[in-house]
Amino acid sequence: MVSALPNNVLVMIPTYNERDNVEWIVGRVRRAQPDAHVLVVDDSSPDGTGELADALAAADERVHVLHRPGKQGLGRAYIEAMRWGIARGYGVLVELDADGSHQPEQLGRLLDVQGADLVLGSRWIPGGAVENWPWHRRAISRVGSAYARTVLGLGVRDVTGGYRAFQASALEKLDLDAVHSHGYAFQVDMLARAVRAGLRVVEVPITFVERERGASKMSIGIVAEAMLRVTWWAISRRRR
Ligand SMILES: Nc1nc2c(ncn2[C@@H]2O[C@H](COP(=O)(O)OP(=O)(O)OP(=O)(O)O)[C@@H](O)[C@H]2O)c(=O)[nH]1
Ligand SMILES: [Mg+2]
Repeated sequence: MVSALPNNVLVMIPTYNERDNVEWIVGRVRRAQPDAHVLVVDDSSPDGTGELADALAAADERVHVLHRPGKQGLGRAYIEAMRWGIARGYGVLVELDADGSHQPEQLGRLLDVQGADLVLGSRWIPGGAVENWPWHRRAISRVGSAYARTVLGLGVRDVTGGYRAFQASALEKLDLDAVHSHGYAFQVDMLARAVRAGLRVVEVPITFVERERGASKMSIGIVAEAMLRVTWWAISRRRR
């Protein structure tokens, strides 16, 4: 992203019970992009992730922590992190999971794209890949992406991916107060808003690696939320 100075990048990492991952992932980001700042957004994880993140922040001025009062979903955590980053003047805001699925060593691929408002790390374009996913996870992701892409007219292969870099200036054009979705639906929601706002969206290939430690927060409820919301948005779009 041409307008972003390296020290102008904020990598947002939402955490819920990621005690075994938080130090590892923050360290990988700091090594891969030494000038970037990191913001851990913890929803009062009972396993003490927030306290571990505080210790990292105390030892490193480029690491920051936001504590939220309870588990309110990925979407709420990211919206608060985005507001925090915009208020402090960061130029690029990056979404990255704590579980190692998004490799910080590949962040340069997203940041190197010139002239985009939103860069998506994509599993489902040539060069993209998924490691260690059983067939049913691949199927859910591919079918879900194909469905949302088609009914919402998005023109993007990886609709639910959560490895993304937003220009802060582009995020400011979106009405973040109006975003109420949580899990995968949040990623579809933000992408659809970006496309409708005429933002320039570019996909770059990434290799997504299934988490090795800690428990997934993916649930049938999160998949159902995404399917229902996408269907509702598609109906509303037709009516308009
Ligand atoms: N702050 C916050 N973080 C969350 C919440 N739910 C999930 N996360 C974090 O969001 C990231 C993605 O969640 P995962 O559990 O890995 O879910 P997923 O990547 O969709 O599913 P898997 O592929 O099975 O891991 C992880 O860093 C989680 O700790 C939440 O309610 N609040
Ligand atoms: Mg994950």
